[in-house]
Amino acid sequence: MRTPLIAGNWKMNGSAVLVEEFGRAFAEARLPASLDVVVLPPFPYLDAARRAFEGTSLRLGAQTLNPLHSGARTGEVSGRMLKEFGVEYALAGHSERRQLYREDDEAVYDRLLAALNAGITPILCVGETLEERDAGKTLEVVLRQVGYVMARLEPDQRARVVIAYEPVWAIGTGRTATPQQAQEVMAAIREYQGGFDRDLAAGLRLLYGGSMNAGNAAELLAQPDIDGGLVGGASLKVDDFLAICQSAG
Ligand code: G2H
Repeated sequence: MRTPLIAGNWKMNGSAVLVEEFGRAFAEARLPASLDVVVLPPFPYLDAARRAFEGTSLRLGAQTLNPLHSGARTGEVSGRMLKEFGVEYALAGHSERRQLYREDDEAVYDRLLAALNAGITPILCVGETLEERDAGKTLEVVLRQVGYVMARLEPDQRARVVIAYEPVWAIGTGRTATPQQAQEVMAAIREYQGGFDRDLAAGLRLLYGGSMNAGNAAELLAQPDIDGGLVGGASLKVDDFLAICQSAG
């Protein structure tokens, strides 16, 4: 009942050439019938990606957005602008934004709400650090991050949110959470959402992120509460990304 979703977060990587390569590869790719695939390139490539991905199954995403519509916010981009370029998904709360740009739960909520208000599907990223996991605080941290945002939304807004569980210690490190570790946390997120609304929890799309690759994707995606992946490094190689998409069928 939940359509799988594979999202490729290019971070500050990629090129105009890579955009074209993805467009060509996905125009010919045979993908599972029920699958959403999103690529999140850096802002300057959005327009080229929109053209290159036309007629393919690839949808466009943004890695962040500013909470405001417009104004004196040098260097920032609003949801309204992203929407104009065909963006359908946006990340909020990626751990790199939380850590390097000091975005706290409130800043994450503001961005996620801006995405919803612009008609963009937000992907709320949550996850614990290694210290927090070692201290036995994984669920406390993750459910706080989820709860801070979800408790402030209206029911119809909650139903539009996708959540990505990305243990910080697994991001870009090559150290993937075991399928069991990921499943345990993601089941807890779904159960927590069930406290708001059981139907909403049953329909909530949960992605795993953190060194997902062509070799480990199938096993992760086979877990009952994992509905897709947020892929970083492996989304920069078209063959690897295609293989991950194919294993989501
Ligand atoms: C986690 C992930 C994508 P990677 O940040 O968001 O990156 O797959 O490189 O760990």
